[in-house]
Amino acid sequence: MWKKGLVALAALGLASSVAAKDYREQTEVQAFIDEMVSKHSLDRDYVSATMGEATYQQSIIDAISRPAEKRLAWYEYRRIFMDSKRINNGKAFLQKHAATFDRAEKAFGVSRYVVAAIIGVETRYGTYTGKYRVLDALATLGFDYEPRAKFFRGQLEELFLLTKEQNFDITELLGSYAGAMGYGQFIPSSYRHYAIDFDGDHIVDILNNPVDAIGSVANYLAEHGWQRGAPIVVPAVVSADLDESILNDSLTPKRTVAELAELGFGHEAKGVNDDMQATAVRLRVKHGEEYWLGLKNFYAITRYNRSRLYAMAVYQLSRELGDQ
Ligand SMILES: [Ca+2]
Repeated sequence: MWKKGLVALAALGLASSVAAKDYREQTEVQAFIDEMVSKHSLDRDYVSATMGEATYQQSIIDAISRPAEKRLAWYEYRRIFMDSKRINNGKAFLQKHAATFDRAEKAFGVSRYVVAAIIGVETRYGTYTGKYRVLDALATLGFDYEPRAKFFRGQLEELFLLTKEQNFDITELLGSYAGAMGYGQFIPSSYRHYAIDFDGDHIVDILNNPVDAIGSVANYLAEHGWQRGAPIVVPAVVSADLDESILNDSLTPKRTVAELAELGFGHEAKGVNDDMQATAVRLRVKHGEEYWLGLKNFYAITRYNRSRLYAMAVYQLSRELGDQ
């Protein structure tokens, strides 16, 4: 209800007093505080004081309402990530951390070029990791963005646990408008479950430590089904009798390569076998369409960001960074 009040008060020039609203006055926030205390034995005064510091940010609501993956066609989206600066900086990043990439490839089987490409797409190799307080982002989306409130309240819960486990100051962590942190932009639940200490200092730091960040992104992909040495995505060859209902019907590879070929969606790539699981991808280019056969490693990249545009950008940037 207070949003209506915000509009009215903004018109009267009183928006600043509303912007400073105290989240603790919301019934749902009180319930959240109770849950953190009863479920995780967190200190009530600490949780309450923290929620008292959380600040609503309208720009976060604006940002989540228009994600690039939904607004842009492939050829527009691609341009954002395939610039020469991002490619050159990626090569430098690979070179600087060559020993770490060696270890990560051995340990997890994930191509160094894909790991570097993800970090390049996410944060330009750790140089743009986000300017929002993660606490503000998750409170704003958890309590003032109904479509995904449940998810982001869950992430706020994970943030309380993460900061306790890692001894971080919850009010100081910065990230994206969606609460993603560090080189690889892990949301709190991913941080807790997939981030690792890869340099052996007993701290899991993907915010400031590129070694932990590289190991963590490789571990994330390995945990989401990455197959060592297997293809990611290959150009498809489409026949006249193509069954168009299969195009972009699922990120999950639920048909075999042979089944897709029967439906008019074939390929001529080496290293792709008939019994592999795959999905039929259609992308809009400036003058027409492109067709790609996405394999299990393509799917693994979509576990990072559930978008075929995202996965294709990562794949193509990885190819620019080096041979697979
Ligand atoms: Ca570490």
